[in-house]
Amino acid sequence: MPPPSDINTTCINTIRTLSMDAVQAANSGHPGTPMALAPVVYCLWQHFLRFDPQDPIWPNRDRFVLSAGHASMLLYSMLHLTGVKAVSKDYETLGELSVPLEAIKKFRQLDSRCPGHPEYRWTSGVETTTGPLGQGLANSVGMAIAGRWQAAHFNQPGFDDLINFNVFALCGDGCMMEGISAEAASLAGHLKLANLCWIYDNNRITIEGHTDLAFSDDVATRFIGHGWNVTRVGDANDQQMLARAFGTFLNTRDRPTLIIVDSHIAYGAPNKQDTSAAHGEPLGEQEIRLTKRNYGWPEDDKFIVPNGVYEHFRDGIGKRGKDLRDAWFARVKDYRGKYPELADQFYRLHHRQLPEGWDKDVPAFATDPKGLATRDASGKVLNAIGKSVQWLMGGSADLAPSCKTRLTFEGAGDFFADHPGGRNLHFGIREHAMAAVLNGMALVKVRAFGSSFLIFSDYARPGIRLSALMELPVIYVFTHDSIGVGEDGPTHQPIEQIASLRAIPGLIVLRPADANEVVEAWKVVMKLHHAPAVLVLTRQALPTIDRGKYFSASGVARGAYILAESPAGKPEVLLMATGSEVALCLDAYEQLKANGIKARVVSMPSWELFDDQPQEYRDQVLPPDVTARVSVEQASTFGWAKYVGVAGHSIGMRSFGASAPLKDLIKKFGFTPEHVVAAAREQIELARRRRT
Ligand SMILES: Cc1ncc(C[n+]2csc(CCOP(=O)(O)OP(=O)(O)O)c2C)c(N)n1
Ligand SMILES: [Mg+2]
Repeated sequence: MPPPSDINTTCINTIRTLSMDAVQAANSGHPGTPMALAPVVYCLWQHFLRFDPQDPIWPNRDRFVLSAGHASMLLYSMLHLTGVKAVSKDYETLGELSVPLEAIKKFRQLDSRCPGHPEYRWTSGVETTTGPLGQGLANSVGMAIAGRWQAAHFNQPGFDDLINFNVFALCGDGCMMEGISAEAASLAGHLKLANLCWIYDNNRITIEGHTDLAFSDDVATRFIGHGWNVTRVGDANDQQMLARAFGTFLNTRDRPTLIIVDSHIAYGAPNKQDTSAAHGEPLGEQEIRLTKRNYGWPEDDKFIVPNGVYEHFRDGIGKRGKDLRDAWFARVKDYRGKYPELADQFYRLHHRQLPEGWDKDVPAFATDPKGLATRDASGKVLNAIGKSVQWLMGGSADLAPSCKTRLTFEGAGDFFADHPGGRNLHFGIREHAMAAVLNGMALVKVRAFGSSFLIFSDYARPGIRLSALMELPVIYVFTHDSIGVGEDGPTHQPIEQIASLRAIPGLIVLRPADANEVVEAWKVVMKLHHAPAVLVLTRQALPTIDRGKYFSASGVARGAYILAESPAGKPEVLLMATGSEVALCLDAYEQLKANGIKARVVSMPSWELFDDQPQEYRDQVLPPDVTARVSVEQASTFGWAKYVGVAGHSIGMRSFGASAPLKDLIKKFGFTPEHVVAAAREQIELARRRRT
């Protein structure tokens, strides 16, 4: 028999064996890395992390991000053993455990709080959804940025450490290989985010085998190049070295820290240690027995938490976290007395509420046949809102001057390493990281926006998808939204991007038709609590529609609305469009009207909002018995069949664009009033034939 182990080792082996048992019970999952990293996470949580399991949403808590999301059992074991409490969707701490042992026993099963990969808003204590490798790392950069900003904004004389949380992210070889980690590390180094610590599990194993197959970076040199402090722990089991490394991080005030930890995947498994076989499949009953024997564990028992383990965590992280948290709330009480306005802001920020009168400066735009680009209108609205909503912050992947997303009012400022109170961020040309950084910022509850050209939404897409999956109210502003880009040509002309964004569940896509629809779109977006939104905006000017003649833009809130009604009685044909093509439909409508044809124009800025309306409203806007229908959108026609029906006609893009002045492209691709009129007439004729 091995000698009886000390309580630290017992706790570590509990994390390991819970992970092994859960993966075995599920007959799927990733046991090796939780086994290897149990001592790393134990050291961090038990001795350093300022986290109160009783109140896992305490605003100034340290954040822990498991970027290697496949090692989810590592996190679930910690949430269970430290007794993290569940929190409701209304931010109330509930009495029950976030992860009871029963949930671990049902790892990866339907409705278990322990899904395959950690999911934010599903399991309390999970700070972000991870699984797509590298995303968590970039999230952690966003959290650290938001932390620095909150400190600069809220900390005041006498309260200079009110906000001072740190962000830890744990990653593996996979995260390091993904390009997003380089983008995120580069940005973090540039911004000198000293509140950020990444722990790199250098086990040199991925799914296909040894990293020699595909990865020979000198990671330390790479990060030194990014401006990070780099330190090493040669043995993941060495608690003293780990503690020293975390101490180094805490003492490093001028840059982020990377801790490279050498570990052995499936540590202690006699036949599977250091093999890729331990990455993504259960160890097997026999190997589990042998491993437990190695640990000095009862070989045949499962899901064991030995005496003293819960108590040990309670006396360590539990006590430290609670003391810190209680002291913090006591200080917030004083803060509220001294700085009531800031305290009110802080409260609203954390509850995703808007300040009173947040939209009071939002402009209204007068009718103007020449009009302005929707990106320009958006820039004005964003600035009007940004003045009131002090925690609205963001920037662009180097395209703010084009996307009109710069906050220009007095005091907006830039977010720099030595001035982290500014609200204009410069993401650099790093769209992938930008989206994930925005998610991290939103997780720390600032209202975050980012911008680029619509075509490059493709580069940001993995993060956008996770905004939607996490139900985060991130705002994406994508301009240069069609072949309207003109001379830049097909590389810069989005075609399938709008359709692909509409395909993401829970993402609200809005393509406003004129300046006043932009106003309404921003109002919709600002009121979203738990959904991300994409604003799709033009580079070229669009007429500001005469709202005396046509209907009000307030219909934007319902996703689609009747903009121009047929002159008398039921319409013969429905013309539907979004964005720049709405004015085109109005032109066609007037021509049809002059010829005695009854058309209706429906502006459809957001399919998602429209689809959520009651059937009655949808039928009112698009009467089911009017089957003569034409849609017009300078984008892939993919998806429009849902509204035009099988018999309807969609004018859109079925090829890539071309490099030419817009006026020539419009002719080449058929976005002319004459073409819309012809399609409408044909639709009416076809519908007539169907009836007879
Ligand atoms: C973006 C992305 N690509 C691929 C995968 C599939 N995948 C999950 S884990 C993994 C290997 C990761 O290796 P490493 O990070 O070294 O983790 P370890 O095996 O050491 O735990 C891969 C390819 C993924 N989750 N995300
Ligand atoms: Mg690895």
